[in-house]
Amino acid sequence: MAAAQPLVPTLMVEDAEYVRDLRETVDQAAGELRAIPEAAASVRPAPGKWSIKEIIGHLIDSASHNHQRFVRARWQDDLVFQGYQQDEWVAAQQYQSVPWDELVTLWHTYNRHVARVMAQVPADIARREHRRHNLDQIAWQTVPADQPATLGYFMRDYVGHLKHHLRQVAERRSGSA
Ligand code: NI
Repeated sequence: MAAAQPLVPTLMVEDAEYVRDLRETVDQAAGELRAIPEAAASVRPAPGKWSIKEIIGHLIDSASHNHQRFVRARWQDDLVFQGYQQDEWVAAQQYQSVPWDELVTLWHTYNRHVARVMAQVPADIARREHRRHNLDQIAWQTVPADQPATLGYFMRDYVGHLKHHLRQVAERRSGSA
């Protein structure tokens, strides 16, 4: 007798709401960001505060780190990932001197890729609970070290962090921050 075919193919998170949310958010925001004049995008509101260029630069750093984490996760049996010093990374790369349009294109295209990476994560990997993780240190909305965490949670958290910084840009533009 032939082996039974699995009734359900491997589920992907393709249809997860955070994948759609990421695509829609960056597609919509890219046009709005491009409409910001280069000079306005370069203004630092106070010493030590990021300009809009630097906020988007920080989101590029977030994309590059999390791109790697979301791919690596399938070969790890924990969710322990390397962190990075956010301010130092922004300063080291001189995002202030990058042409604004180039920065927006990189941010938009990179996030469309992160959405593809997320969509390819098998659902069982996304849902697996891990007791060993460092989301108490590297997540935006942290998970206490003594509570289990999932990659699915961490991917949703990535989108939440991105939207948080886009709100910050919008507030800056409306003059309320
Ligand atoms: Ni941030």
